[in-house]
Amino acid sequence: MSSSSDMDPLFANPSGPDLINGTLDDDLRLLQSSPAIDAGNGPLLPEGAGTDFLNQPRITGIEVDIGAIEGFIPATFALLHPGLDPNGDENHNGVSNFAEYATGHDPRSSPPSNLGLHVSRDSLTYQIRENASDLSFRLQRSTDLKTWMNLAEGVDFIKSEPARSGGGVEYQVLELSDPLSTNLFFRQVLESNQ
Ligand SMILES: [Ca+2]
Ligand SMILES: [Ca+2]
Ligand SMILES: [Ca+2]
Repeated sequence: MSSSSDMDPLFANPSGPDLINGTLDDDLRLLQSSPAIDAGNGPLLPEGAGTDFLNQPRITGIEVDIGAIEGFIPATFALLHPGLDPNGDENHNGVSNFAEYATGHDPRSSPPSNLGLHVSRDSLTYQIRENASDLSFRLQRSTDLKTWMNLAEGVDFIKSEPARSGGGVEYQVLELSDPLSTNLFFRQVLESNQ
């Protein structure tokens, strides 16, 4: 049905609690950012295939998905990285597994140490995992690295362009309102809300 066969389809839990593929406890729902989403070919569906494996509509979004179940569920740390400790540091770079997950990186690889956060004279760029249901995220500023204030839209910044998204990650550029008034430091706070 498609040629993307060597990519990880990102099933929610392909082997299930019994750790065996192909048994009834498998969870073959797709995770958000799965390459299988909308990657099928509707016209090739058999006649009368109006529903998926769960008796839900066979085509949602812009195209049929590859696999038995249409649609996707939001990624969470536990679903994407089963067995990994969110507070651990699998790649020993001083950044927690959860912070790397939250910014759309793989905690087992070597993400950039700034996790995609860039500050220039008048703008701030960051990236964040899209629609993660277990993630609470805010940006903060400080003049002394002791007291931190949350950035407020319309006060500290405006969004001059909509976020770009790709592969389950959102990329946002913020235009800073008053960039030269003082020495400013920025940080992102990435917390699990589970
Ligand atoms: Ca199983
Ligand atoms: Ca679809
Ligand atoms: Ca790390």
